[in-house]
Amino acid sequence: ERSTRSLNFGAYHDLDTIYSWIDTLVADYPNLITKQHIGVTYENRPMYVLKFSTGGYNRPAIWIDTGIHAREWVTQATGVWTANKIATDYGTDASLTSLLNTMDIYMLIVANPDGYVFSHTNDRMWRKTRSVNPGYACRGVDPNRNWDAGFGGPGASSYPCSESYHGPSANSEIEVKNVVNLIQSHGNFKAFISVHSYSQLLMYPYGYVCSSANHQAELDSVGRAAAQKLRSLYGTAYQVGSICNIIYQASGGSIDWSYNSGIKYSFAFELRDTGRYGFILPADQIIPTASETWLALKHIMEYVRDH
Ligand code: ING
Ligand code: ZN
Repeated sequence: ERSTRSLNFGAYHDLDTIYSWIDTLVADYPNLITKQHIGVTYENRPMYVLKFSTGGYNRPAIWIDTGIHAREWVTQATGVWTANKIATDYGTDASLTSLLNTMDIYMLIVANPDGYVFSHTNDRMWRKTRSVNPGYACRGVDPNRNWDAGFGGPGASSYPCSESYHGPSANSEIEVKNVVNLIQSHGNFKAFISVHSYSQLLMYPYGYVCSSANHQAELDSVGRAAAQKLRSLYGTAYQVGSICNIIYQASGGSIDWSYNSGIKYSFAFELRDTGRYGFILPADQIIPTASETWLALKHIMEYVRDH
């Protein structure tokens, strides 16, 4: 696909197109956005984080990743739309502007680049990374079972051919390790938001156990208010709850790791839909999905700014 200066946000794009668009965005907003190379993938592709910052030093920050699972294409597309939204609304939207006057936002739009490429070239339903599993023909680890939080416990598979294979050890996937390194070396993240599809859920820890997190009541009320904002745009209904209670038990997930690392406001979204199209969401739903999700993201970010 040819690189374009202005991207069609209502279409799905391949990795090269997203990466070249990232460069045009950074070039267009040099005082707001920088691109950080956080490492390479198993197949040696670069991983890029966009940092939205108006200054200061190591300001309290919000993390947003999309596309940790390759086939969840509406999430990478929502990441692209959201990055553009932040860039264009800064300076005009009073609330976002005040947020960026005290905090930074980091976005990893393609959290699993190798898998994303494979989902375009070979298998539209690919979910995992593309690392080789010695002794097996099946490739890949589920990058949302590979974090150091209840690693290897219930809700993950030890079988390399499983879609939820946890990998040989926590952080074995370099794509996961690159994010862990950035979050730890930064040390000042206040929120960690990971975006999946599909099912229309807004979730908080835990996934590796079904007992309540210490901040369950607060996370639940923030999540409910965010889901209400999301619904106000087109009536899209979300359920809110802990991972284990509203989807299934799942160990080694990113938001359990971030929460246990001290990042209280750890949330995971499952975007549209509830199963009619599932992972193959029609492209005409990208902008509506991103637009409604933005209201929820903004609510969470404003809450974090004010608490
Ligand atoms: N769902 C997530 C999964 O990894 C999830 C649900 C989110 C589990 C956060 C644990 C933590 O299975 C999809 N669709 O991938
Ligand atoms: Zn997912």
